[in-house]
Amino acid sequence: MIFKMTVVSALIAVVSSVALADLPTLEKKDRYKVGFAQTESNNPWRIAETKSFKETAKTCNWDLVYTDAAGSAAKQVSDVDSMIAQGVDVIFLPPREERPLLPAVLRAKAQGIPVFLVDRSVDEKVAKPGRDYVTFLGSNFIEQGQIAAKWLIEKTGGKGMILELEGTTGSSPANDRRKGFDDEIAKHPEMKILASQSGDFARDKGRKVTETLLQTYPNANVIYAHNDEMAIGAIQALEAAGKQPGKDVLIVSVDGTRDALQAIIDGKMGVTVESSPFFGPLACSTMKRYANGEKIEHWVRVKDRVFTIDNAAKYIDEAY
Ligand code: GYE
Repeated sequence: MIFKMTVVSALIAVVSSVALADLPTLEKKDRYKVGFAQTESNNPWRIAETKSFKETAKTCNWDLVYTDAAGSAAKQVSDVDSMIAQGVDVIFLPPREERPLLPAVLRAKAQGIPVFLVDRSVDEKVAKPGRDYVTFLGSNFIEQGQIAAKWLIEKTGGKGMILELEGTTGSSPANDRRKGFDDEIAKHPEMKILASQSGDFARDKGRKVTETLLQTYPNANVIYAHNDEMAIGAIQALEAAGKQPGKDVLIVSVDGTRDALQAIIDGKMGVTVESSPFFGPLACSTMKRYANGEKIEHWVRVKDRVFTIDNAAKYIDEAY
């Protein structure tokens, strides 16, 4: 706790020293050198997002500087620093975790490079949109968690023994998907979250964590995963333990990947709340608005759909 407070105070001190300067503006021109600092490429969501940025680079006249932090916040910090050194015009950044990337965001600002956070955010108690970075382009993760919880409550009549598979520790979607879901569940006395553990948004970790949790909590009849990759891993663990996903254990999740929609069609998963990875076109239009001198809202919100047995077959062809 004391350590945490010291880290936060240190961050606040760093931020305050840069906060006074105005946000860098963006010159209007035909071609831009655009940095996109991806977090990792170990799941279909990340791969779809990268593809969206690479395709947009062609239509939006970008020279794309692309990096992949391979699951390391420290590497992502040095990737951003190297983009600054290369003199990119703007940086699109999905901060892998809410805090470690803050100093890099501020260094970009200090060097006159506008930063747009995309798909994940930073700790807004420390750094602010419109002051330290231009804006956050992304979904409402709290609402995604609430929607998953409400679907579950309706389906079960408010009863359930739940295992929660959390995303990357310290990342904004993990923090907020947990909050949105847990707060709804807490309103229902016959629902209990038996355990909540990180599977780092990855399929294999989701499978391993579920395997262990099922041994401790054989009475679990719901799994809430913060993303589809972990949900698919959980399905594998359930099947290996001789349980029927979708019948013995309900699965609720977030993202909307092709494998998840297929699992819904197969009756193994109940719901996945969409979290779209197709950020390229939105990145292009928001950047152009900024270059035109428009005032950008602090949160460019992405609206998400909900996939269940009622519409999964209709949307599977456009899934990734
Ligand atoms: O849900 C997950 C990915 O940050 C919104 O990160 C994104 C999340 C997405 O690894 O699958």
